[in-house]
Amino acid sequence: MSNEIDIRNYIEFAKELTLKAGEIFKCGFEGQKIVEAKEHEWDLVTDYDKKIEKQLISGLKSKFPDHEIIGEEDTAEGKKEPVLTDKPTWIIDPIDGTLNFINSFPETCISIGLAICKELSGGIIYNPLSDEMYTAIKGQGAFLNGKPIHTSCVTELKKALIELEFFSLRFSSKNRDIILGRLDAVLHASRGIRHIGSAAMALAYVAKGALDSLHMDHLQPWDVAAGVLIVREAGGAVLDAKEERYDFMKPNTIAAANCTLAMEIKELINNTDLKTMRKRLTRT
Ligand code: 2AM
Ligand code: CA
Ligand code: CA
Ligand code: CA
Repeated sequence: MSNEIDIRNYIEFAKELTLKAGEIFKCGFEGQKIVEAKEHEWDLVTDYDKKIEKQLISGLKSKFPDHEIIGEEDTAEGKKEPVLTDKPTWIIDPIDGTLNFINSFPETCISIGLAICKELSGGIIYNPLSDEMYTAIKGQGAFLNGKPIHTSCVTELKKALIELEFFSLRFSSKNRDIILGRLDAVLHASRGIRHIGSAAMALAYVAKGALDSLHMDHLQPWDVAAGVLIVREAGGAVLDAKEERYDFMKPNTIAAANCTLAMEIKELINNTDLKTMRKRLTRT
C-alpha cells in the first residue's frame, strides 16, 4: 500500500521527468516532425508522441520497477486493451492535442495520471510552450506552477463558457445528428462555446476557472486521468454524461465548476439526445 509520503515522492519524480520531456516537446513543436496515421486516416501520431512516451516510460520504469504503465502509443502499438490493477499505475498521454502539435497550435500538453488501487491519486498536466504545470494529489488540492487553483463560481448554464470537444464528423457520421443537436442546444443555453482540441488542457482550464465546464464523449483513460483529479481537487465536479458513476477508464465526461452546473449540462444533453432520437424515429 502506498502512503501519502510515497505518493508525494512519486509525483515529485514524475514532475521532474515531465519537465525534461517538455524539452523534447518544444523541439518538435516548431521543428520538423514525421506524421503518420494509426489505424484510421484521422488518427494521427508523430515521432515526438513516441519519443516522449518512451522517455517517460523508461524513466518511470527504472525508478519504480513494480509500477504499471498505460501509455497511449504503447497501447496502440501493442493493440492492448488497457487494464487497471490495484498496483500504482501511470496513465500517460505523451502529447494531448496531437493535431494542434502538428499544426503548431499551442493548446497541447503532456498528461500523466497516477491511479492507486484503481483510484486517481495524482495528476500532472504540463504545457511546455507556456511553461504551465497543473498538478494535484488526492485530498491535497490543485495547483498551477505551485499556486492553488479553484474552479469558477458559475452555477447557471446561461452564464457559463463551455468547452465542447467533438472529433471530426468524418468518423462519427452515424452520430452526426446527436453531435449537431448537442452543439445547437449548448450554444443556445450557454454564454459561449470553445473547442480547443486538447481534452487535458480543457480540463486544466476548468480547474483554474478559465472555462466553466466541458463535455466530451468517447475519450480514452489517458485523455482524462490527470485532468479529472485536477478538476476535482480544484473544487469541481466530474460526471458521466449518461451513467450514474464516472469511470475514468471509459470516460464520457462532463466536468464543471460545481455539481449544480454539471447536473444542468447532463440534463440538457440527455433531453437533447432524446429529442434527436425521436426525430430520427419519425424520419424512418
Ligand atoms: P490526442 O491528441 O492525444 O489524440 C481532440 O479533439 C482531443 O480528443 C484530444 O484531447 C485528443 O487526444 C482526443 N482524442 C481522443 N480520441 C481521439 C480520436 N480518435 N481522434 C482525435 N482526437 C481524439
Ligand atoms: Ca492520439
Ligand atoms: Ca489525448
Ligand atoms: Ca496523445
